[in-house]
Amino acid sequence: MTRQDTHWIVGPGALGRMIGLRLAIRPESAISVALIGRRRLPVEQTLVTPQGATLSVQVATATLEALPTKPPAVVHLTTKAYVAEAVHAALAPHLPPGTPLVLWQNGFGCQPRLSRRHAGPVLCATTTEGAYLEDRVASETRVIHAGQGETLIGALDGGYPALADTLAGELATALSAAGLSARAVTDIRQRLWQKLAVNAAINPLVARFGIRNGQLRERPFRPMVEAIIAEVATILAAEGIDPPGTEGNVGAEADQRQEALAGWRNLVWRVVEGTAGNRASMLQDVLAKRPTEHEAILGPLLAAARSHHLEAPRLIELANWLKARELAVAGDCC
Ligand code: KPL
Repeated sequence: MTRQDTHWIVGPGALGRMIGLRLAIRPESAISVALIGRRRLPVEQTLVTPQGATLSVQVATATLEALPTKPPAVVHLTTKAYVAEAVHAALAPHLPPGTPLVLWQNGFGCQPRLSRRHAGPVLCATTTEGAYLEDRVASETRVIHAGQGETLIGALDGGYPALADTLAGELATALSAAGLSARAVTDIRQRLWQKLAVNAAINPLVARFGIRNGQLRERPFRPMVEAIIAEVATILAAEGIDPPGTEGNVGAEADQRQEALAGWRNLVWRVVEGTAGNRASMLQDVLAKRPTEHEAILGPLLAAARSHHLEAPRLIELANWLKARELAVAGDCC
């Protein structure tokens, strides 16, 4: 990545803005950044670090209707999963062929489709960095980088394997230099499904019952989480997705299944513990009467369950509740 490189951050919500400002903020940064949203953001932006420091940075800003004239070196699509494909469709005609695209969405919905559709190398990123925007007025100019995490970057089976691998390494280096610990990985499909599993076990339940993540540890929610983990573990075993740390285990099939279930339980309860005070993103969406990412998170699991002829009554019930709630919100507003 060279001095003239411009990274477009398309969909500068909390995560996208934090990534963009981090990339732009270093005085010796080789990267310039343009934040591109539905409305134009102020060029003076502030990032509050996890340590509480307030850093000011100037970035270019633009809208999808009036894009910067200089073509980007890389486009980061940081929208919610449910608008990613529509935004890509609006953007794609304005991008020179071969422009690299980085997908930062949750779930496993748009990533395989956009990896096939985009005319250039496509990388997927999954991150445990935490960022949020404050109230409406401050959110125009200020993003809070709440918690440091890790970002993994890699390509699904796209049309440009060698280029995508090189880019994943370069991007991981650039993000790490900007203070976001990042690594290029060769198994991003596994990694995306692992994050999806965690989101599927936590997000729909906390959204349905209006609780913080930590309350899942208590009755009556704990057995609900366990039942969902069991459904998710069965579906993912059929899809060939292992929990982190158990990849490639060998042994009797029943032992492997038990071990995988223990791995998923371990992972989910660790995240619940680590985010006990959080209002998960899906709960925030429900409270703000926004659409949720249920299609991207539960959709691929239910599709996999159907294709392997597996039952998933609890996941289906939660998906139906989320769909019904979305229709009710749409009915209220129009
Ligand atoms: O990723 C999350 C989210 O809120 O979407 C979890 C891990 C559930 C933390 O809140």
